[in-house]
Amino acid sequence: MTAKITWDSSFETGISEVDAQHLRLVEIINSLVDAIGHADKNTLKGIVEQLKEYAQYHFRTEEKIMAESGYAGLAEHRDEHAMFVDQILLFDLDVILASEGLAWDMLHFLRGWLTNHILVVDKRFAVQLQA
Ligand code: FEA
Repeated sequence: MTAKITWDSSFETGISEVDAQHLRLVEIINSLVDAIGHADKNTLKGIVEQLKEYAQYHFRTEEKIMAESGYAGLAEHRDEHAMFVDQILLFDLDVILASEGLAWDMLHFLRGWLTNHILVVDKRFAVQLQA
């Protein structure tokens, strides 16, 4: 079974800027899947750094949209983003990427968090925004 995320309409929130950014996050995760076990440590590190930066940029975009629309769940949603960022910033990439097994563990964590967050938490906010 592939570890890649297959983008389909279930991921769509209907907010075009958010959907485009989610698609980019999925592409970065999928490029990590391709790279683990094949690329060198520096290449892997570059992809994870890209993911860290893009995720933070994306969270700022979403939080701005939520703030502008007066979304009541903003604080809770922002906390979820902050906890994820705290976790990924704590990753010791030199240790994790030195082991293929640990790299896959990290990938599974990232993939699980991202898909659950988009499909459940982001969609909750998108539905309210469009109500
Ligand atoms: Fe609430 Fe959007 O954030 N997607 N991700 N990850």
